[in-house]
This record gives sequence, structure tokens and C-alpha cells, in this order.
Amino acid sequence: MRRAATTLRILLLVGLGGMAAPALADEPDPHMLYNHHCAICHGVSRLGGIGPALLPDNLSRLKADEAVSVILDGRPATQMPAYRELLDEDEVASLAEWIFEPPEHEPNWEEADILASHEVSHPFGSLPDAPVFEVEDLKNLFLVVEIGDHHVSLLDGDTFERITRFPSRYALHGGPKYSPDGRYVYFGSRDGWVTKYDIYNLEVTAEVRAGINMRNIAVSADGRFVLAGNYLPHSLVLLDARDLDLIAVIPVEGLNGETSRVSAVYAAPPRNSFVAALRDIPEVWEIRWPEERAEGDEAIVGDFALHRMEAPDYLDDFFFDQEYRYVVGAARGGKGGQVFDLDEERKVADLPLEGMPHLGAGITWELDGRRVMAMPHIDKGQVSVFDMTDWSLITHIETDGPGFFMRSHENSPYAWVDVFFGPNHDRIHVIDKQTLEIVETLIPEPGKTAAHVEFDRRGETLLLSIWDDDGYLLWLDANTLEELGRMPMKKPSGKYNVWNKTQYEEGTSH
Ligand code: DHE
Repeated sequence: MRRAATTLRILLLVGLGGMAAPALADEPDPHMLYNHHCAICHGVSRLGGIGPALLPDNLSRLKADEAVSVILDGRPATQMPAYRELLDEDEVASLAEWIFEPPEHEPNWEEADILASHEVSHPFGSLPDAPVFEVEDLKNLFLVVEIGDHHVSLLDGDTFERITRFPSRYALHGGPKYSPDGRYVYFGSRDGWVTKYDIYNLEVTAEVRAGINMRNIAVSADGRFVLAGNYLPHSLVLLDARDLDLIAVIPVEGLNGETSRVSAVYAAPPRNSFVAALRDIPEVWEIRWPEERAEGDEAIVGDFALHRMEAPDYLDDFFFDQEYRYVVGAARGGKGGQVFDLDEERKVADLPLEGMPHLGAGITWELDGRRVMAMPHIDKGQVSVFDMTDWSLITHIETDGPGFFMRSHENSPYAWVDVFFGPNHDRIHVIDKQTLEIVETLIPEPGKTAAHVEFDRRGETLLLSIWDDDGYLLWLDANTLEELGRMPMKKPSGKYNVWNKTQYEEGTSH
């Protein structure tokens, strides 16, 4: 380290769905090609099936040239076959272009679709309670999401041995969320799938598709409920955490009558509630778990209560203080950050945060007896540090380029921030949490992106991703910064330690 398809190649002989206008004689007709080759797995309306949805919003992670090579060569370790022998160059190019075009009719996903997608392979309580593997500390397990080939690895956080590796849904996004006891984990995919996995038995137990284009999920701190937030349709979907049974679909419609995409959902443990960030209406929504209904709440279903708070501006991408009284949100259009008091339901401060701060990656620690928060920026090489007692700016730390993730641990003197974007993407900075200075810049694998750190439960060792299809997971001594080991992985992205996540550790995103 330096420092500074065959399987499902079924041809459909009869056309599926409505046909587009006929193409000119010599031009390939992508709609026809889609119906013949793709609809069987990706769905007649492009909503997905055993393959992911092929709609522009769902494909925002895929570059156009990547789409061409996936069609030509398939995707390893998935059911996506290679079409190199079946389609010519023009046909592949027209298909690859067509999937990025909006569909003729706005797709919909209603309660009946959610119910029809629901599958319970192991009903709650039917699997043994003892783990099928042996580790010293079940609370020190890690999950690593590998987005290169859509898999998840489970690691022992003491020995860093891999316990298992299993396939995930296409394009997981947001952190997987553990049940409070750490036995179960819930994953959300950009395609709308919510998957429940029993870590002790190494089995998927239930799945349901909550939407077409989903942002993320949250699990209530008592472990009883899962909430999913969607871009498409404009809805929140509340599930019973045991078997992912549908409790309610909550349409997201503002006081002004406009409907809205959900940017993200969060659990707010001390408040016994979920909080939703909404993209298109200037409101913050709080959904209180049963028992917590207060005067003025609007009933949703059963004992759930929706509480809407009008915000002075659109608030997106949230950071919460450890008590979950204040939420810091970035206003739309780079107009800055705002601190919103959830108890008093009003804005209490503006933060000088132009452009694109990544508040979701924010972390907090004690500095000279006061609590501070820090977050990177997606559009500039800076980490901003604020005093949370009066929300004043302490400093901007200059970095070697825009960053995406930040991490620390209560027991670590250092905060880590990657340089995710730009020419220096192979660097990762180590910041001294007391002097607020960069004390080391590591280049673990020259030329390959180094990103996203997660500590073990004691804050002694950390995991770091070499974010590449031929990537690695590295583990380092959190104090000496020496590399202790590495394991090849397919574009490892986020890593999630059971203890840090279930304890809402201050150095990790919640
Ligand atoms: Fe994320 C978390 C939003 C793009 C990987 N991302 C989150 C969360 C939000 C968010 C609100 C917190 C929710 C949670 O953890 O449940 N992400 C956004 C965006 O708005 C943005 C910028 C654009 C988008 O298209 O969604 C975006 N995110 C990305 C990526 O391009 C990343 C790097 C690759 C990918 O897989 O899509 C990415 N986001 C992640 C990861 C987390 C995440 C790995 C969980 C971080 C954690 O440590 O908890």
C-alpha cells in the first residue's frame, strides 16, 4: 500500500404487449426485439421479473456503453445470457438505446401488485434459533454488499473469514437494516424489492416488491415494522417485519395537493417513529408507531399515525442528531442546509452549505466538550464541520476531491473520508478528529477507487472497499493504519457491522 445463458434464452413467437410504430424496413425495431428476447425476464411493461426493471429511472446507474456490453456478453453469475450470437450490432445498439427511453404509458404499482409479489419461503418462527455457523461474537458480524455481481458476503468481524456469499436482488441501495437483535437483515433494491434474510440460518425468508423505483428502507427500532420509500409510485409502503406482509400503502400527497417522490426513509428510535424526506413537497413526514399517536395526528391505518410538518423549503438528504430532535436537510437547488426542530416543528438554523453536501454520510463526535457534525460534498473537495450546539461553521477541511462517504467510531481518533470523484479517486483521507487536519492520505490500490469505511464493533479494525469489478475488501488496523489483510470482491460497496448499526453508533450513518 502507498501512503499520500444460456438458461433462459426463450424466444417468444407471439408478440407481447402493445407494439410501437413499425420501424423502417432496414432498421431494427427495438420494441419488437425487446418482446422477443427480453420481456420474458424483464417483464412485458419493462417493470422487471427475474431480471431487473428496464426503465430509465431504474437504469440511472448503468452507462449506455455498459448496456451494450451486458446485452452482448451477459452478466456473469446471473441469469442474463449473452446475445452476441443472436443479435447483430445494430440490433444491440437499438435495444440499448431504447431501454433508456421512457415507456409509452407511466407504469404503476398498486396494492394488488405488492400482494401478488409477496413470497414467504420460511415463515417467521419456522427456522431454528441457533446459528448454523460458529463465531466468537455474533454482534461483530459484517455484511458486505458487492454491487459488481449483485451479491452479499457475510464476514466474521473477528477473523475476517467469509461465512457465506449469497445473491442479492439487482442494485441494492441504501444500507441494509438489521433487526434490533441482529439476527435478521432487510435489504432494499432500487427495483423496489425488500428482502428479509435470516443471518443465523443463512436463508432468505421473505420477499416483496414495494415499488418500481425505490429509494431505501428503514426498520423500526422495536423491530416490528419495515418502511419502504419510493420514487415510483409516489408512496410509502409499510410492512410487517415478520414476514413482510403488507400493512399499508401510504400515498404521498402534500398539503398543497401535489404528490411527491420519497427521497429516503429513516427510523428515529428515541421518537418511536419513522421520518420521511420528500423530494417534491416542502414537508417533513413523521410516521409514529402504534401507541404514539398524539393530538393533531392524521390516522393512516390501524394505529399508525401520520404527522406532517410544513418546512420552509424542500428538504432532502437528512442527517439527524443522536437524540433525533434535529434533522439537518439540504434545500433543493443548492440553496444551503437547514436545521429543522422536529419537536417544535420549525426551522431553527441555516447552514452555509451550497452545492451538494452529502448529509446522509454525515457523522458526529465530541470536540472540546461540544458535539460536532461533519459531512463531505459531492461537488467539491471539502469536508464541512459544524458545531451542533449553535450550528455555527467550525471549518471546511480541503480534500483532494469530492467525497461520498465518511466514517468513524466512538473509540477511534480518526474520521475517514473518501475522494470518490475525480482524478484522485484512489485516495482516502484520514482526519484527526481533534485537530481537524488530514493526517494521512492512503492510496491502497493505485488507479482504483478506495471508498466507504466501516469499523468493527470496538473501533479497532476497519474495512475499506476497493470499489472495482476486480476489487478487494481490505482490513486495516484502525490506529496504525497498517493493512492486515485483503479479499478479492466484485465491486464491494457498503459494509455494515451488526453492533455499530444496531447501536446507532455515532461514527456510522444510521
Ligand atoms: Fe446512495 C445510502 C441517496 C447515489 C451507494 N444513499 C444512501 C442514503 C440515501 C442515498 C438517502 C441513505 C439511506 C439508507 O442508508 O438507507 N445515493 C443517494 C442519492 O440521492 C444518490 C446521490 C443518487 C441516486 O441515484 O440515488 C446516491 N449511492 C449512490 C451511488 O451512486 C452509490 C455510490 C452506488 C450505488 O450503489 O448506487 C450509492 N448509498 C450508497 C450506499 C449507501 C447509500 C453504499 C449506504 C451507506 C451506509 O454506509 O449506510
